Amino acid sequence: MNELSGIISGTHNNIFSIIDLSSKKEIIALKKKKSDKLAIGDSIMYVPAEQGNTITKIIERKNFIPKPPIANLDCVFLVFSINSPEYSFYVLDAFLGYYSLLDVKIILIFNKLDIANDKDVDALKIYQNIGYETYFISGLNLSNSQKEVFNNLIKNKTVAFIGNSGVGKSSLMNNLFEKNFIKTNIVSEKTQKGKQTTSQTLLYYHSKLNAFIIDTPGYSIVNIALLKNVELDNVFLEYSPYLGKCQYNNCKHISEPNCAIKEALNNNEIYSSRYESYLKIYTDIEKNKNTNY
Ligand SMILES: Nc1nc2c(ncn2[C@@H]2O[C@H](COP(=O)(O)OP(=O)(O)O)[C@@H](O)[C@H]2O)c(=O)[nH]1
Ligand SMILES: [Mg+2]
Ligand SMILES: [Zn+2]
Repeated sequence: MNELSGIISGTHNNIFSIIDLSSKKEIIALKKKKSDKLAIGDSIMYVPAEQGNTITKIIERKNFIPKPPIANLDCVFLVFSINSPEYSFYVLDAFLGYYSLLDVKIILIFNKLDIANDKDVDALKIYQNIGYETYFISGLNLSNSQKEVFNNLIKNKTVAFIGNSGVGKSSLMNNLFEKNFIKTNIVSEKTQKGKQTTSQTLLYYHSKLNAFIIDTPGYSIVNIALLKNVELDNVFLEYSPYLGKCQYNNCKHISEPNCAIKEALNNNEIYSSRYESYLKIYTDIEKNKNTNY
């Protein structure tokens, strides 16, 4: 049996597109076992045949993110616009928390700098102060040095661009790579008559960068409470110097006495917007624990 390697690049019902790893051409395939669950980014083996290609094996995943379902990611570019649509600290913190729990490198992009005011830009600098790798850009007008920085982050990797619709993901990608890099995938051609909206997650191969690049539909919010075993203390990076210093070692930093996090908050060592997000997310998780699905 002549098995070849590929990466899942698109799915629609039970039809898949695959990028063949040696030719880098995109082909259509069906899966052999109905029960196999496949996601964009899955590394697979397939058997080519004139009457149809068949996916025969899924290689063990390095990691998996549930929303959108993507396997084997190295890095996510979380894209927010500073203006139009406006950002919200809570939405930002929910996204950051969600993806930081999934063990994937996060790059934070604040887009539409050209139409942003200084006050908003200053307010968002808290994220680079906390320690996130942060870029303020105008995706419509990237400088060559900015392109170089991004290309170096993407080279030889599998990366996804994630963010609400309208924040400028597609514009950024088409500017960063080449015009119309983000185009219709062959599965969507077959199933949607070539309609060009980012309604699905699609993976593209970039030959110069030897990278797999994933465009995703817009999400307005992600829900950390749906993830299992969330250690919220570790989601808020800036808590780390204070952890273990609260009076109670199971302190939730809500109303306990001698809480190191609350003290840091009162001393302006922790940003109040971040602590407010913490409270909201904590409440969501507690609510979720008491709900039986
Ligand atoms: N002013 C400004 N507008 C932008 C920028 N990037 C994207 N846009 C506009 O924002 C809208 C949404 O962009 P699009 O790339 O489709 O967003 P997506 O839904 O995240 O893929 C379009 O009208 C773009 O022209 C930017 O850097 N500055
Ligand atoms: Mg788009
Ligand atoms: Zn505490």
